[in-house]
Amino acid sequence: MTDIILYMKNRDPFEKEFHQAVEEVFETVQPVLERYPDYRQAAILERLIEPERVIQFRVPWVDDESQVHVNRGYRIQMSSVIGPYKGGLRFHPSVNLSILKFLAFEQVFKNALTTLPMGGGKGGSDFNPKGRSDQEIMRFCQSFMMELFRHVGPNTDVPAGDIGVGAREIGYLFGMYKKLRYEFTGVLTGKSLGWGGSLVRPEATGFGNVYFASEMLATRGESLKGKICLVSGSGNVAQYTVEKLIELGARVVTLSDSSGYIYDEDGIDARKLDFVKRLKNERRGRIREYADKYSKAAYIETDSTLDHNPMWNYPAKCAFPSATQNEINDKDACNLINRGISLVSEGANMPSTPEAIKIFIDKKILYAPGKASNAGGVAVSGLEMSQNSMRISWPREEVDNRLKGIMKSIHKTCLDAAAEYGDPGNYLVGANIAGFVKVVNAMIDQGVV
Ligand code: NDP
Ligand code: 2IT
Repeated sequence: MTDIILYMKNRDPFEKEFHQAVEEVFETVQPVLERYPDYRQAAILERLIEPERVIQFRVPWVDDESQVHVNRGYRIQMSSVIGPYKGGLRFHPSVNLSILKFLAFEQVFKNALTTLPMGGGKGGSDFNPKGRSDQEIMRFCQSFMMELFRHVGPNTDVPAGDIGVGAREIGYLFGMYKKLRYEFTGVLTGKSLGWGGSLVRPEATGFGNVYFASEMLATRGESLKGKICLVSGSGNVAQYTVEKLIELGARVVTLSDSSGYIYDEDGIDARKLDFVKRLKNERRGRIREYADKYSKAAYIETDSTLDHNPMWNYPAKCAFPSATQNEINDKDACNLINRGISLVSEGANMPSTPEAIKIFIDKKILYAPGKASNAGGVAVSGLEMSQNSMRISWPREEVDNRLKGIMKSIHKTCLDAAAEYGDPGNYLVGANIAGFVKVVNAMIDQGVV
């Protein structure tokens, strides 16, 4: 085991996020490797850490002042063993090969857990959408798709949204794909409702995470009703996490963006959430404005000199990190525990550092890794693909019921796998083992390819 980790680190020494994601999975699947020695014989681990394909390309575009910019575009086609590559596109200045490889690696196991036939991929660009006009966003998306279109398709690779990519960007990307390919087909998910999108796709990641959290609480005879919750981020995942938490009677007291966070002791109600949606999705403003509008709420600016994030240091029972990777470190985890947290359900991908995860597991709180708890988004993307193939659209209730069923099934799968391998109640172990076994069995069936 250490051999393969060392090999990976020596080969690509600067890909620290990728190393983090791989180490977490490979450490937890150790008992599977011991039970099935032929997995090692088939060089399964070596194959899993090598993407089937990495595409990197130039994305030139012209801003509103006629200045030419060049960004880097990527698509990591990690594994197609269970279905066409599937996973989001991220537009954020921090995007690099390491971050996209970690996301693609996680996606392979997450998609396997959904029970739907989807392989794993991820892509994006180091383009920074902040402060850019709609016209600039459109030109960027068009240029990005002018290269990406060669590598994707409804039976090959089906991208979707992630940080910085929502309905607006999917629209521009789809328009260019359709023009270049001369066909209307379900090449992207997260499309708008009027032209092939699925009901409940915008809500799916946040709703799915809350469904998963409810399942976890039910194992201890509890529910979300009346529980104080911390939510980070204020984008797609955070907004619909808050919406479902409000519906189930929880009290959400925080939201954030990269500039800072708000703390509203009275709780964010449906009216205040509506303000956040308009602020973030239409005006594309900052979360600071929440505290200007609701004067009883506090706004605290991000202080990067601190060794912890004060947002995770309020009394609360549940936390739903929904912004980005490594947003909860060991200090934050200790603060959460000291303030009475009993559940952490990850909306973001890999938001907790390995040290933080260890603290959650040692303290035996209900901890759900993102590849299980945030799988609702890609699951409904899978349902969007099915609806597109059949040229029909299911009603809201049908999609929502399927989403609930999938989250319930992932929850059970995690618990069953954890128990089978001697670590009952450990969702990290359960998710990694169940995803891994499904992917690896498919790889063995399909031979050395
Ligand atoms: P959005 O772009 O809609 O929102 C992202 C939010 O996180 C914003 O509030 C943003 O603040 C904040 N954020 C982003 N980067 C940072 C950073 N480096 N530090 C602090 N805050 C940051 O993205 P999503 O809501 O779609 O995605 C959020 C997380 O959920 C990501 O980890 C994503 O991979 C994951 N996810 C998303 C799914 C989906 O369906 N969209 C599905 C499964 C997981 P700011 O506006 O300042 O940038
Ligand atoms: O991380 C994720 O699962 C996503 N960004 C959603 C991917 C998708 O294809 O819907």
